[in-house]
Amino acid sequence: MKVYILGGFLGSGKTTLLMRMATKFSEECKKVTIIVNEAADIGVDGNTLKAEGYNSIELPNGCICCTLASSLHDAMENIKKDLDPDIVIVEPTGLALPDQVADIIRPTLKDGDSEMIIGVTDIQRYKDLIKRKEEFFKKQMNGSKFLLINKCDLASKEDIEETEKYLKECFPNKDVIPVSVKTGENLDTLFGLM
Ligand SMILES: Nc1nc2c(ncn2[C@@H]2O[C@H](COP(=O)(O)OP(=O)(O)O)[C@@H](O)[C@H]2O)c(=O)[nH]1
Ligand SMILES: [Mg+2]
Repeated sequence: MKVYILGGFLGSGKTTLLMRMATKFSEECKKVTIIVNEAADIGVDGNTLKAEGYNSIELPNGCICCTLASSLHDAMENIKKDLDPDIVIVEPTGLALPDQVADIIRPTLKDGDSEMIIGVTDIQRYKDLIKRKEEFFKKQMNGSKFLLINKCDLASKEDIEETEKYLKECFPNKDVIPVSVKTGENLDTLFGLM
C-alpha cells in the first residue's frame, strides 16, 4: 500500500491533482481509497468521489493533523483492515502540516507500505500568499518528497523560472516540477517520480 499526502494552500490544486491521480491509478487497475478533510474547502466531497466509484472517507469538521488526529489514525487502520487498497490518497485542508499527517499515518503502516508527501504550490499566488506567509509555507512544504509549481498554464516562462529559482533556494534538496494538473502538462514527469 502506498499513501500519498497532498500538501498545499487552499486553492493550490490538491483536489484536481487527487482526481488525476485517482484516474491514473484506476486505469492501472489499482485499488484506490481517498481520504478528504475538506473542513471549509470547496472542491470534491466524499459524495462526489463515491459517485465516481472511488472508495472515499470524509473527515470533516476539524483538521486531520491536529483535532482529528485520532480519527485519521482509526480511518487508516480500518482502510488497511477492510479494504487493503494499493493506493491511499489523502487531501488535508489547506492549513494542515503534511508532515504531521504523515507522523499520524506512519504507525498504521505495515511492512512494504510507504508514505510520500507531495507539495503543491500555486504559481499565481507565489508573489502574494507564498511570500506573505513564507514561514508557514516553508513548514508546509518541508516534508515533501518534491514540489509542484502548479497552474503553469496560466503563467509566463519568466514567472515559472522565478518561482523555480525561489523554491530551489528554499529547498535545495528537492525536485521542483512545473506542472498544470488541470491541462495535464508535465504530469508524466510527476508520475515518474511517484
Ligand atoms: N488554470 C488552472 N487551474 C487550476 C489548476 N489546478 C487547479 N486549478 C483550479 O484552481 C481551483 C482550485 O483547485 P482545487 O483542486 O480545488 O484546489 P485545492 O483547494 O488545493 O483542492 C479550481 O477552480 C481548479 O479548477 C491548473 O493547473 N491550472
Ligand atoms: Mg480541495
